[in-house]
Amino acid sequence: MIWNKEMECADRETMRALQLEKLKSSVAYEYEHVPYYAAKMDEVGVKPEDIQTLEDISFLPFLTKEDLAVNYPMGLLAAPMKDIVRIQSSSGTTGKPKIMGFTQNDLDIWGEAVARGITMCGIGDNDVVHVSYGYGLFTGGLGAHLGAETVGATVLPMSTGNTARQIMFMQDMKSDLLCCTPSYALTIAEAVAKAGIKPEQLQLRAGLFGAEPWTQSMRDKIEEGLGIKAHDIYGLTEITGPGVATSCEMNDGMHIQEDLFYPEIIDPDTLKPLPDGETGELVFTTLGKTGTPMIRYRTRDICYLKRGKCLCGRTTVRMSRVFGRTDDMLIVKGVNVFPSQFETVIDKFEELTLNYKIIVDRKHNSDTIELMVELAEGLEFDDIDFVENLKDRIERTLRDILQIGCKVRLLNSQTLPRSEGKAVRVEDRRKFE
Ligand code: DLL
Repeated sequence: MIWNKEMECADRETMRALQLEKLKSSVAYEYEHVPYYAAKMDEVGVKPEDIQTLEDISFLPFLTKEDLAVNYPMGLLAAPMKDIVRIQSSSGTTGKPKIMGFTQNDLDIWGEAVARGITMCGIGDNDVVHVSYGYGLFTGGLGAHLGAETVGATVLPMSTGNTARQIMFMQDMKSDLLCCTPSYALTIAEAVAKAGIKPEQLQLRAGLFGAEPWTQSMRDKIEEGLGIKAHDIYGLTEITGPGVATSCEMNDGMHIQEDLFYPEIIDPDTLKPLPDGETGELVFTTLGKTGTPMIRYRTRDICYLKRGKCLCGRTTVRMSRVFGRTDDMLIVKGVNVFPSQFETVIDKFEELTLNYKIIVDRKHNSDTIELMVELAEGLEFDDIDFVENLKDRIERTLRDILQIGCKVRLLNSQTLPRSEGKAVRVEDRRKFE
């Protein structure tokens, strides 16, 4: 099942020719309609007509989160307000919210992108799409909703929370596709098991999970707990929201909708483009958006690109899963630490669940880092020897991977709060001193 064969299965030459044509017009449009970006281009002496090949994109200046902050709320808007039919926003980790304006043309592009992703899940107009991403300024709920409507499916606009009601609707309305964050999917799977419901009693066939990084072992747990095939969906508000890329049934990277969003990978230090297969920062240029188009927007997400025809038949370039964000990195005792490294360690211990929290603090002028993690259901907490031995083994493994000492605090299962949206894994108390 392929939504748009012409675009998703195009040969490389056709795709490149289309991208170049769209890139030229997008740069000309931006230059004409966004004075801030035109000034940036003038500063480096590049004119729209200098873009003659796809590689010439590297002449163009980047846009960053900081550029959005400077232009808050809508300084990068390229269309008159009368043409803006929707505002979406994301808070980001620091500073001002990022506010993006969508024209009807932009909503059509977004709907097309998400529809392609939903189709990759084997879902069509006979199916019920259960949307448990949050609705509102966050793009998850309304983005999945728009894609499901574009496919012609029946949409259940559940939004997040009230997990018991989610499960009741899932059973009674025979939901086929669940859309939510992977951490909320785990929460739902846990509640399904607790309610004594077997996965085969649900009609669910697939899940479309994204908005936060997740691992293969989280995928395995969700697939087993809900009896579904899990798909990864990637996107960001600045570029459109969910649907920029989605994984197909082969689970071998996410197909980027590259006729709509042009990807590059750069070295975040030198800002030079990196070849396929090398890990670096993902950069996107929107091809055809008119509300808040973006040229060479630095996502801060770390991944690599992979070209070549997929076994599913699609030829679009694929991105690996996101390993983390350049701004996710914690510096603890001078050492760079990524939250995903903790998940890699937790994955190795079947005595643990994937519910964890990292606490960074500063005591007596020295940084401390502690991992709070839950024991798997049914494990005896009062077996002191077992708990101490497990704690030692986790601490040793963490030291090997992180190169710094980290305290581990084991908790009873069901102690940490469950996620309903994007999971918050890190609490850095050093900022509040
Ligand atoms: O999270 C859009 C979205 C909603 C994507 C629902 C998928 C599903 P923002 O709130 O602007 O938009 O956050 C974007 O989330 O730069 C990544 O760091 C992270 N992210 C999004 N999808 C994935 C994913 C939405 N599949 C930021 N894997 C991005 C890992 C993801 N990280």
